[in-house]
Amino acid sequence: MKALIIGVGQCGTKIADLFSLVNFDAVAINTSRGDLDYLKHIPPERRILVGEGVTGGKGVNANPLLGREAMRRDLPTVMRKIGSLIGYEDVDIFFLTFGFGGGTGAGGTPILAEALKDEYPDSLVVAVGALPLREEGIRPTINAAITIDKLSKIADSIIAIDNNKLKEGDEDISRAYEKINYTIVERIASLLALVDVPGEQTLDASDLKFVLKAFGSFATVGYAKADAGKIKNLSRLILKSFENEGLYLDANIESALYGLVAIHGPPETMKAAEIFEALDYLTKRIKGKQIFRGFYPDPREREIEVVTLLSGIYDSKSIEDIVVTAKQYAQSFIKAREEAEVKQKKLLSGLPDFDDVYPTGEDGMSEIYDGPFPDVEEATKKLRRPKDD
Ligand SMILES: Nc1nc2c(ncn2[C@@H]2O[C@H](COP(=O)(O)OP(=O)(O)OP(=O)(O)O)[C@@H](O)[C@H]2O)c(=O)[nH]1
Ligand SMILES: [Mg+2]
Repeated sequence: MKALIIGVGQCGTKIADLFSLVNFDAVAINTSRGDLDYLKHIPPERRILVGEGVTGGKGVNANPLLGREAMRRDLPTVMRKIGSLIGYEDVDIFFLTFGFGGGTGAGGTPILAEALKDEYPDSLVVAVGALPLREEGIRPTINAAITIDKLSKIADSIIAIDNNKLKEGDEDISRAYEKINYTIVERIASLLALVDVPGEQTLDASDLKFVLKAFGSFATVGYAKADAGKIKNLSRLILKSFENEGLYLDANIESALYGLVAIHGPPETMKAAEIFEALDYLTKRIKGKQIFRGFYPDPREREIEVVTLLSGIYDSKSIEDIVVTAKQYAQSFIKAREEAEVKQKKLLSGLPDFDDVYPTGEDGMSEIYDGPFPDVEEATKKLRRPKDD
């Protein structure tokens, strides 16, 4: 399976950089030259600075409208670069990584997604975005709501990662982000690594594409891991990967259309009865009643790992909180503006234009300058040279 990871903005390029570390093909796009320079693993020729004419290479300061404009202006360069990287190969899925709350990623990702869908109609475009922390305030929430709206009309699926769910305790923010990014990459990379691996019951690119082709709805990746020596019942571990604390997103899994489960571990732990017990239960629970499955017995492994993908989700508290908060803010903003307009009108009504307070015309001027008016015509005549006449 061929996947291309494209990071947009700071959050997105940091995540793409980690994908590059684990040998995925990755590209970084940003409006900030400094942030591009800061990356460690994506080679310099795969880093693209956009919108320099708009931002001077300094980012867009959480303004998605500018992020959109920056991507739009340099879209031909970006598409050319992507085209030259792909060559004649078919890309199964473009994964676009970004932060929903900023400007470059939130504004630029939908523009790029649309261009990729136009140019590569057989490839999937999957947006992988981090939702802002509640502590960040209203602006990132609004940016996220705008971008959710745009991407849901363009992308095949949106894998939304709720930073609030993955942040633990009160650790400092950059450390928290680092850990979250690592978790995102670990899960998605494990899943992708298990696609198209030869074996008895495995997953192929078409299974993954089927699950992710979900008309711009949300998807989430679940994960559970245990020491093979300690596992009592694999069924329990599989169920755990579907539980809310194992998922990236607060979501009602019953609203999911499709599921996909990949299990990787030592052969003696993979007991068919335990696996089917869990999968039958989950198949009944999700709306679409379809779960794709792949089993990967590996005698060298000492841990058992379950990666789960749920797609077609439309019922998610993480998303709803953002959209509802942004809507409420928009309504109260419009109301406050209307109130201010009414108040201003009321305050200013009855105020004359005071034209009569200030002098106008010749009479008026004479009140200020009380000498004789100069004869301008006469004065200019004197100044003219003879040949002008
Ligand atoms: N998971 C995760 N989220 C991040 C990270 N950095 C920023 N974010 C989130 O992403 C949002 C900010 O996005 P950035 O990527 O910093 O912004 P940008 O796209 O570079 O846009 P501008 O800086 O406005 O030009 C914030 O709301 C954060 O919640 C990160 O490393 N990991
Ligand atoms: Mg930035």
